[in-house]
Amino acid sequence: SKFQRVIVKTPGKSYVEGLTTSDLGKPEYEKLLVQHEAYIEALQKCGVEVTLLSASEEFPDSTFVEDAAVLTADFAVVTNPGADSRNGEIIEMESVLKDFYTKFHYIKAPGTLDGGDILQADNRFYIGISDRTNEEGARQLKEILEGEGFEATIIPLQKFFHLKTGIAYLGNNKMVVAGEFIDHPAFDSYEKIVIGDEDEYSANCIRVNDYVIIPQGYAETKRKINEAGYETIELDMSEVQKQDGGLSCLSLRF
Ligand code: CIR
Repeated sequence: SKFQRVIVKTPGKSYVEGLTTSDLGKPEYEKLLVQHEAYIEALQKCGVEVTLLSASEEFPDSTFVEDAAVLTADFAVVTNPGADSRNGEIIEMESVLKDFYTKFHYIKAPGTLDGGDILQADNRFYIGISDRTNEEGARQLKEILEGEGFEATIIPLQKFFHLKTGIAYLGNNKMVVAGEFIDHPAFDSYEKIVIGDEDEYSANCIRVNDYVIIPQGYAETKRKINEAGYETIELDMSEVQKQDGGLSCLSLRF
């Protein structure tokens, strides 16, 4: 099944004051805007229709739209983001999603959940427990998904920030894995594309229809994904990485 649409959101100037654990320095806003535009163009090349939301200065991290929702073909789950400064992002996202969905589910306090902790692989979802997604949030999502006929596996994270920081599903039973997921038994049934520690950032890549979008500067990752049979698009992600973000975080794909 192909993705038809994506939601993205222009970063505001406040982006540079957003949350981060990285020591890569302060992002350059103008450079970020160029990278964000290139991201949108890459998605258009993948054949999706882009809904672009305008910047919200009051939410510095809101360009990371992936965290506010979990989407399937038939229904939307509005999350309850685990960082206080980000929680209000769901208000705009829910109203935007009303244009595309009639069926909604919600993660409710005391459950917290960030979309970055959720990975779909065909009929199964993996739900990471992280600093942002707690056990109760994971349990609620599992119940919602099972009620909708999906399978769901909860994965407590050891080191990764979000689940999808270290894993991506390419389709055709192929799973890109890094760090703690390389030998994780939950992913043993997949054909693994193993990413070395020095290339770990590139494990957060996205398959969008006929392409896999990967961060620029990871020749080994590009080679492995091309060998697996996919065409790649490379994007400079430097200013996104500085705020702990990756390729998946910048869009909701459905
Ligand atoms: C945050 O700390 O929430 C943002 N600076 C980065 C969020 C990245 N989102 C994601 O991995 N899905």
